[in-house]
Amino acid sequence: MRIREINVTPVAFRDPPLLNAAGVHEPWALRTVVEVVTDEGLTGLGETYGDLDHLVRVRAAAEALIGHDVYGHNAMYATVAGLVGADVVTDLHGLTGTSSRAKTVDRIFSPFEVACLDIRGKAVGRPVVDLLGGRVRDAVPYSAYLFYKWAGHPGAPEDGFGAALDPEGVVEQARLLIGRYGFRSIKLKGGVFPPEQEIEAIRALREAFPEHPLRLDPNAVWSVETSIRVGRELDGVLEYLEDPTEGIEGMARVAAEVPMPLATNMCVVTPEHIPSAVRQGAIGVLLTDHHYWGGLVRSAHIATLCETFGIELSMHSNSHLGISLAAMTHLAAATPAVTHACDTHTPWQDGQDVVAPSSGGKGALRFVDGAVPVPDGPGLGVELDRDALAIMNEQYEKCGVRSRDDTTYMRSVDPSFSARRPRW
Ligand code: GKR
Ligand code: MG
Repeated sequence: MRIREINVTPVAFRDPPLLNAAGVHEPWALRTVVEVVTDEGLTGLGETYGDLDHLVRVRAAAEALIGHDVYGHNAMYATVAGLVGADVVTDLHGLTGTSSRAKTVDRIFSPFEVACLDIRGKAVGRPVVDLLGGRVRDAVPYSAYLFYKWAGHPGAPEDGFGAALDPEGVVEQARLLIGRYGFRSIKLKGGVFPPEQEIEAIRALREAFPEHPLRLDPNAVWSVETSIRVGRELDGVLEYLEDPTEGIEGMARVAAEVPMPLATNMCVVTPEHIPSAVRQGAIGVLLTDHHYWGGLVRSAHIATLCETFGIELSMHSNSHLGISLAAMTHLAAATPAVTHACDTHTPWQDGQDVVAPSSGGKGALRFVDGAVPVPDGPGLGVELDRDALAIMNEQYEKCGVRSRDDTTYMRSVDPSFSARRPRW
């Protein structure tokens, strides 16, 4: 079965002013939807980043992959690698670690691999989870992903989520997300306020939710010394501490001194980082992400490798839509080593999606007690909503955002803001 056509569509959807170490989310988040069509008329979906430098290369890869066999992932990967050459695509926000050639190839290849798995599942009438080895769980638990945030974008009306700028606001936000989705673990995006304030927020969450595992992720904005101090202060409170400081060496120094495991989606972001992270004992948990780990099959291989070295697995997320949520859910459902609730930005989409709701009106993807039941339909089990795609593409054309740039947006509000690391 060969690829006859690939449609690449950039989309934009509304995003609340979520604060992080790099600045603040702009009013529009970008993604790219990839639709692969075969000579037999089957279609498959993939979703990836929307930043222009990435989009240009995804478009070039789409052209180069025409004629490929949908089962020939190695050949497709080689074609993408050849196309990328020595090129390195970087992110402006820097929240997913350093960029490299290997990561660039993996990022570009990923949506095509997912779309081909969707097609292969449809061809045999089986869900993608079955192509990845079969389910080890029927539903994938996700965490309530809390952000400090403003009540609304500057100059715009307040959004429906409210402000969260202190421990009370953070607890309120947790109540809202847990009330709506039933999440059973909680992650707070930190790196926004001095660590003492974020420790206070974590303590307030612990009091309000005594049973929920808690994580804190300041995106490497602390020094080694600060990280050790915070880690020790939060002894017995955190399930894991995510990327307190920059780099494998710094993380290893912190890991040796704090009681809880360290997790990362910043210092180990390509296979070439694994040997030195293992040698130095830098991490206890890897937040895998098929969007930059080369798709679902490669991510599953990395998961097995991690298991060998006693590294546990969770899943990282950026702002995303339902195709990504479906792909993440199939992968996590087929990966025994994913033992921590995965991250998702889904609540912040507030119902906007390119995925069509299913006939029951509940959507192919829904949260039950904080977990997404694995879609049963063939392939990814989700359908493209073409009207929604057209609207979101029009939003992309009009919104003016072409690359995610949290820092410049923050500086337009607070010119003194600096995204330097470490900051505390
Ligand atoms: O959406 O602001 C955000 C997050 O900070 C995201 O960009 C990070 O990559 O969620 C991510 C993380 O866990 O570091
Ligand atoms: Mg993180």
